[in-house]
Amino acid sequence: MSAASSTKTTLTRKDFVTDQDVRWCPGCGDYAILAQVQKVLPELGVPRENFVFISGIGCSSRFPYYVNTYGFHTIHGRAPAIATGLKVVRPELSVWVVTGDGDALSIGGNHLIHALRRNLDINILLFNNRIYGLTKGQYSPTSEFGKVTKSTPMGAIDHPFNPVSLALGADATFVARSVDVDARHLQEMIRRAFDHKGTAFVEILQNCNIFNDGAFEELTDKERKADHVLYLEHGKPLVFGKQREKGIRMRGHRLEVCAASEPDVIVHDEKDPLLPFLLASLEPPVFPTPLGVFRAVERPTYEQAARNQISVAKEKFGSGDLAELFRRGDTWTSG
Ligand SMILES: Cc1ncc(C[n+]2csc(CCOP(=O)(O)OP(=O)(O)O)c2C)c(N)n1
Ligand code: SF4
Repeated sequence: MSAASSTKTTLTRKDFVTDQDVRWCPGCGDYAILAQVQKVLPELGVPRENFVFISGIGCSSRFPYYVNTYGFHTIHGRAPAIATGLKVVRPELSVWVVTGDGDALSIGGNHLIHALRRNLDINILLFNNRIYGLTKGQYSPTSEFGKVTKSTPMGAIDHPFNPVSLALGADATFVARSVDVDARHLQEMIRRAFDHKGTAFVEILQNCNIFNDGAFEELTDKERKADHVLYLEHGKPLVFGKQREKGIRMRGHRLEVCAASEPDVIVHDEKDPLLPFLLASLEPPVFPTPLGVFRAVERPTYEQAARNQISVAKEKFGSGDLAELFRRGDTWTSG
C-alpha cells in the first residue's frame, strides 16, 4: 500500500483511540471488536491518515467515532456504495466498512452483494448480533426462525440469512468468520482481511447483551467451545472436540461428523471451489460452527479495472470537458 506523508512512523494502539465518549451499553461485544481493531491497525504499516472507516446506521455503525482515523458515519445500508466511490478515486487508502446485520442485510443487502461481486480492495466487517440493537430489539435478517422479539411477538417466520453463504454466493474473494471475544482469532482474521487484495468480508459474531444476550455463548464459553467450534486452517484437517477427537468428512454430497482418526477427514482448502460453500452450511445443533477463513482466492480488483479503463479512454479521446458534455446533444431550456 503506498504511503502518503505521515508525521509518525511507529504507531501504537493509543494512536487509534479517540476522545469520544463511547455510547455502547456496558458489556456490549462491540467493545471487544473495537479493542482488537485498535490493536491490529498499528501493525499494518499504514500511516494513520490513510485509514478510513465507513459505516451505515446502527450501534455497530458508531464505530468510526471511536477509532482515531478518517471516518464517515453514512446512510443506512449505504456504506459499501460510499466505500466503492472512495476506493475508486483514492486507491491508496485502506478502506474499512463497519456494518451490522440489519444495516448490511436488510436495507443494505443490495449494496453489500454488489460490492462483494465487484471485488474492490476494501475490508467489510459485519457485526452480527442477530438483532436490531439501536432501535431496541426488533428481529433482523439473521434472527433465527421462531425468534421472539418486540416485532415478532409470536416468533419470526422468516428463514434467516447465513452471511457467509450470502457472501460466497455473491462470489466474494475472501470470506471469514470470527467472534467478538476470541481476541487472538479475531486479530488474525483482521490481519488476513487486510492482507487480501480484493473485498475481504468478515462476519464477526457479536453479543448484544441487552437485546439478544448469550446468542453465541456456546462458541465463547471456555468449557463448551471446543465441542462447538470448528476452526478452519488452510492445509490442516477439519477436527474439533476437547481431545480433537472428532472430524468432518464427505459422504456422498454431504458433510458428516466422524472420528478424527478416520482416513478421509477433510483437509481445509481456502481455494477449493466447492468446500467453502459446504462448510458455510454447517450449523448447530448437528454440526459445530466453523470459524476462520472459508475462502481466499485472487481476482482483479474493480478499482484497478476502472482506472485502467479511464486511462485508455483518455489516451483515445483526450481528457474531455464535462461542461461541454452536458451541453452536447439533445438539450433544452425550460421555464
Ligand atoms: C432509512 C431508515 N430506516 C430505518 C432506520 C431505523 N434503524 C436504525 S438502525 C437500524 C438497524 C440496526 O441494526 P443492525 O444493523 O443490526 O445494528 P446494531 O444496532 O444491532 O449494531 C434500523 C432499522 C433508519 N435509521 N433509517
Ligand atoms: S443495544 Fe446491544 S448492540 Fe447496541 S450498544 Fe447495547 S448491547 Fe451493544
